[in-house]
Order: sequence, then C-alpha cells, then structure tokens
Amino acid sequence: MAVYLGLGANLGDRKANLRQGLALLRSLGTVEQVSSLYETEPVGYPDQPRFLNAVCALRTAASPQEVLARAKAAERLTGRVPAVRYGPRTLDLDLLLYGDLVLATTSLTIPHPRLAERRFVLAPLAEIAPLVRHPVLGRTAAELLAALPEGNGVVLAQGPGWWKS
Ligand code: PH2
Ligand code: MG
Ligand code: MG
Repeated sequence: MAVYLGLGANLGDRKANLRQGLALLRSLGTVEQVSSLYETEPVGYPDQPRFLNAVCALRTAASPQEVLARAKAAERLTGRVPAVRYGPRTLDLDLLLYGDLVLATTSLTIPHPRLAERRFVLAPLAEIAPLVRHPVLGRTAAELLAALPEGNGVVLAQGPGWWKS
C-alpha cells in the first residue's frame, strides 16, 4: 500500500528527530520518497517554537493500525511526552493517507482530518505527490494546496536529501 505520513518536530534536535522517525518507518517497508524540509510557523497553539515539517511516502504491507502503532513508538523513542493538544513535541508522525482507504475509528481517522487545511502538510505532500488524490474530497494534493487561502509561515529549509546529512 502507498502510505503518506507527515513528520513534524519543534523540540530538541528537530532534524535528528525527524531522521529517527524516518529510520523507524523503514522497519515497516520502503520509504520511497521524502520531501524537502520546511520550517513552519506553529498552527493551533501559537506560543511555541517553529516546526520542521516534511512528508514521506512509505510502501508497506502493514495495516493502518500497525503503521499507527509504529509511529507512536517512534514518537516515544525521541522522548516525546504526552502534553497539550497542538503543543510542542520532539516528533509527531501523522498518518495522512493510506491508499484510497477511508476510515474513522476512535483511534484513527484516515485521511487525516486536518490534511486539507494545513499548508505545512500540503506543501511537502504536493512536492512529492502532486497528483495523489484525497479519497473523500476528490481533489489532488496540488489542487488542495492551491485552494488554501493566501498564506505564509511555510518556508523551504533544506531541499531533498536533507535526511542523509
Ligand atoms: N502540528 C500540530 C499543531 N501545529 N504547526 C506546525 N507548523 N507544524 C506541525 O507539525 C504542527 C503544528 C499538531 O500535531
Ligand atoms: Mg500532528
Ligand atoms: Mg500526531
């Protein structure tokens, strides 16, 4: 299955935390694409450091629940502790899309419920997969990004390959 995940960090060594997240995801399959690295203004809870955000494409046979469990384990390994919603964290790994699957359970909603409104997700997603389609909205990542209101707060920090160095 082609799975897209969003990576975010705004505490500690942000880039190292994202890199560690990618390394853990590799235990689930093949990370086929990694976007550039974006430095982004915090959304939802403004009084916190800026984030580094990226999106990756994972080819995996794991179920959505298995991907979620591995993502949570990766978050804990970077030292993330439970804290305020939308608040600062060492690593956040969000399951954005799992093929065309639409799922809403108490523990997991796919596509990610706030995907279509977040430039810090759509900019990196549209970079690596402009034509991937939101299975509920029927719009591609590029279309969703273009439909966002004029915004700033998302700037390119480092191009493709940032995770290698
Ligand atoms: N994640 C949040 C809340 N706000 N803001 C930015 N810029 N980037 C994030 O990854 C982010 C956020 C909750 O997970
Ligand atoms: Mg998140
Ligand atoms: Mg999360």
